[in-house]
Amino acid sequence: MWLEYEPRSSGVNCVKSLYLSLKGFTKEHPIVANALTELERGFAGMLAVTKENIIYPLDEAKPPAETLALRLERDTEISAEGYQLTADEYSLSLRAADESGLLYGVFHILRQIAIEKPLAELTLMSQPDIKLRMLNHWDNLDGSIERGYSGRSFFFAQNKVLPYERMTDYARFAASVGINAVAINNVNVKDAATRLITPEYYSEVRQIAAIFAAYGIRLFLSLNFAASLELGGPQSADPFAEEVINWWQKQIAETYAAIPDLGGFLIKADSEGRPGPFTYGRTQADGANMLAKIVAPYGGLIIWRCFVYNCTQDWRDYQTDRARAGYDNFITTDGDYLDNVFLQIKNGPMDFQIREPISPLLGAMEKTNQILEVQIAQEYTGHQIDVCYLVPMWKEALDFVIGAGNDKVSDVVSGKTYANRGGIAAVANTGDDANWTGNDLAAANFYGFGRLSWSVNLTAADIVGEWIMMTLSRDEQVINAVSDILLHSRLTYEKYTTPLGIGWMVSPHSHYGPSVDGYEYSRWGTYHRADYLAIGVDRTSKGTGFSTQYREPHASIYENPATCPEDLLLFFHRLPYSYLMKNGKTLLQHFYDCHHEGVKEVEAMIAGWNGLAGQIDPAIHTRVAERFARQLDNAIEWRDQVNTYFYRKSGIEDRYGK
Ligand code: GCW
Repeated sequence: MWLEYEPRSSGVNCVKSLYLSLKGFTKEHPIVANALTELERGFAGMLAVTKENIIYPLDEAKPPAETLALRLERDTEISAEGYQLTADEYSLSLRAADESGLLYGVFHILRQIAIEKPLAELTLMSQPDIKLRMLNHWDNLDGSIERGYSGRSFFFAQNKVLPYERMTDYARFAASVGINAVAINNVNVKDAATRLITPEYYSEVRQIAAIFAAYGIRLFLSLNFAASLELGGPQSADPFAEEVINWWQKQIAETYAAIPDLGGFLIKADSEGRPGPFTYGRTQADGANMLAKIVAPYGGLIIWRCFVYNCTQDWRDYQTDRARAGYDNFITTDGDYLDNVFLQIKNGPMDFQIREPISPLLGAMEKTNQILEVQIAQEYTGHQIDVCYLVPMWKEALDFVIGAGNDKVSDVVSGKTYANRGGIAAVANTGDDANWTGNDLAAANFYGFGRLSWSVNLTAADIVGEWIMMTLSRDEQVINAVSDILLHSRLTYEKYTTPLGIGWMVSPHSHYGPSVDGYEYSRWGTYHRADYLAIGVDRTSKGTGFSTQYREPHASIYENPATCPEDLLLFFHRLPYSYLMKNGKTLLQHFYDCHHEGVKEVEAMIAGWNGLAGQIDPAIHTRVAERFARQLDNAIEWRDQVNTYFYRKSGIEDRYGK
């Protein structure tokens, strides 16, 4: 990842020894111990300051030349997890109120060295914009990963917990970008995973919790809402049934006694076949509160996902609109949740497509804690074969102004609006592949998620530049070329797959590669409804009414094709192929052209990457080049299948005869 600590030019930071002092913290605290080890590693690797040249405690006399005096000090005035750095010519002070803040500050110093910037510039105060910064792993206990594209799980195999080394490395790099909560098992909790809360796994789960805690990360488990039925308890999961409540009380008490550090539980209920309160005629709030009340005495949180929709729709049914489901299922429950319940809402109303509007549920519930959920794993965005840098998409979600006021989604999830609490969560893209993320460039998404969650105002370009400098090179040509590739990659992917917000058209199940009608006659509610004249679903007030779920001015803007942002045109509207776009082209010609441009852009990315041969680690260069070759095949397949499909359907020639 980005913690390899290869030698850095000593020009900017010519430090030969390090004087370290620690005040108000103890070396023995696990987080402090990890912070100090990290300093040792970083200084040894990047600046060749070996362990013998690190001296504690700091001798108050002025240290000799080329020595950095680093003072680590507790300061209770600083906010939780935050830190303050003050630099002068030969000394640096890092102050924090808590151990996590100290660790984050240490990573900041190491980042500064890694990107070859002077330590003397480090005078700043930093605190996280979003308090809960979480990763969700969709790892199954058999070792498979749902929507995983980087090998197998490094948490589980064959229903056992794996050795801890890799989890420790993982905790290190997750903490280095500010992650402070991790759920390790798939939200689809089945089979052995249901038993993670039982004695069968206590000692291992406790160990993972301890490894994470030593990096300031709280462990969460995904929970099976119907666990009582599977673990020999009552044959019901009705949240109002006394026997069910009693069973959970006993179960949770036992789990917390064994794993006191547990942050809480993540729950996918009433969704895609998972059990939930609807089965018993109860609301989502009834289900969430039953568990929340039980975990509250232990300081636990209940993170409840809002991905609740009818996945057994009849494609002939034009009334039901999956896009509406999240809002319809939850909006009436605003104000019903206990304080330790957080609703976790996907960025878009459908499901992690390359372009969707921001979910209207985000920010709509004024009395409820909300977490924005995004997907780092590239399920619909190229499986980490295709390059698709997602930070710009997440920024769009965070920057979205939810209504006529100035409140953005980032204000809601950072708890600035409505005086509620919030967070951000992402489905992780890591596995046991040696490089962690399959495509080396996909690591930029992990890095970017963490950095953006800490500082929502960082730009995608800033974050990408940092990542390149930390991993590939400090050479300006490399930085520019790789930035160019990453920053345009999402638009490119969109062009050769499903532009204008139409989405889907993917191969069923795998979700890689084109299949225009793959889900058209299925139960999943993801239809494009193309015929020989027109394409799209009318989601305006005249259609399914989805656009009316937005606050103004969005509702009116989306309602009308003339004002609807063009990249969302086919999300909101059903339009004839002859519809005239702002660029003067017909909708269909635009669609054809996008696909050709997309492929051309992939070719350009490849040329850009090839130009870097010899300038970056050859192993990385070769691995990424191999992925690019597969991306080009994929892009060509998308272009040709989609364009042929619409040519056949409409009978309308491409203007250029392609
Ligand atoms: O889109 C779907 C994915 C499922 C996933 C689900 C979810 C974990 O295809 O694999 O299940 O989203 O978010 O719950």
